[in-house]
Amino acid sequence: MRKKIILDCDPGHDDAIAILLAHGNPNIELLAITTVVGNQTLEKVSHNALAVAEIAKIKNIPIAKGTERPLVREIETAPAIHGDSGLDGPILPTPTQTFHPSHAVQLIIDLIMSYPPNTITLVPTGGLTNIALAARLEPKIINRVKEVVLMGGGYHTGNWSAVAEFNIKIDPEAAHIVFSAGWKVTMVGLDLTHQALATPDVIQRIAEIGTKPAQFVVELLEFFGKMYKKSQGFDAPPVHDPCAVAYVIDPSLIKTQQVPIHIELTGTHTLGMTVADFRYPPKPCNTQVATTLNREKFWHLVIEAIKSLGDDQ
Ligand code: PIR
Ligand code: CA
Repeated sequence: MRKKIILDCDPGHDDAIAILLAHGNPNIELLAITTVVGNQTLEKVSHNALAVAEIAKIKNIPIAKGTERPLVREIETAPAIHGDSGLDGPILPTPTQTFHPSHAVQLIIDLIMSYPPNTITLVPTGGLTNIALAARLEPKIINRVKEVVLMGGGYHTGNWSAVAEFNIKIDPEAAHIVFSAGWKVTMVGLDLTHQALATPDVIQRIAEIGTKPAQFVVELLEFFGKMYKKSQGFDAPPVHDPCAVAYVIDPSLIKTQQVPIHIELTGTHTLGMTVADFRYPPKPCNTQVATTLNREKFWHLVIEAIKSLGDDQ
């Protein structure tokens, strides 16, 4: 049985690779791609989602635009990492697909309510605005979703402040709603994704695939790597978002630990921090953090997925 997911994203270099992994992996059934403001404006990231769908030859999968600003805070984007388009680097193909007529929040609700309970996993890889709104608009989805596996947060470092990660920090109120809703949440945070570095040997292996989608990924990673070097001093860029998809595909790839997580909403220096409570004795909770990645298996999954997308020249 393929695992049904809805990928809620803000493409974004690593979001783009998450889309390719989800579509290219035989164990995933991608029910929809939904977009949310984040790495760039809603218009830009939504256009990018269509462009990536073109590369991946995604057809008959709804792509719906979502929320154009965070619940409470002003819009914050990340051009220093993702460029002016949100997906700078490769030349993007002109989309042939159009957006699904529903708002992303409505599409998420409709899909969850139309499938049997416990079948759909939500995979958010951007800010949590759409997911929070969906939970508020139709609270019945909370018990019907199988689990939420999100890229965001971190328990030992931040990237948008000393202690806060971008996806949580740009809409902390939405994150609070999602983390406290009661559904199972797996936080694939920076602790984990900083283990998924696209080192030169990885980029080389992808280049050797020799197809158009592979070349696209190489160009994404080269741009992402340059920006990560310049703005954060990394020698190789962390490929965050595919880690969440990889966990859904094969949970044995990633070690987790069950801990309560609270989102900081008022701190002077800690706004958007994911406060994870590792103290003994363990407390019953619905949240867990990803701790350790099996790198080799992870890259194997990504590479096989890219291969399966084939070539169209
Ligand atoms: C990555 C992101 C935002 C800012 C930086 N510096 C790096 C995006 C990625 O798309 C990922 O989902 C998450 N936010 C990592 O913080
Ligand atoms: Ca993202």
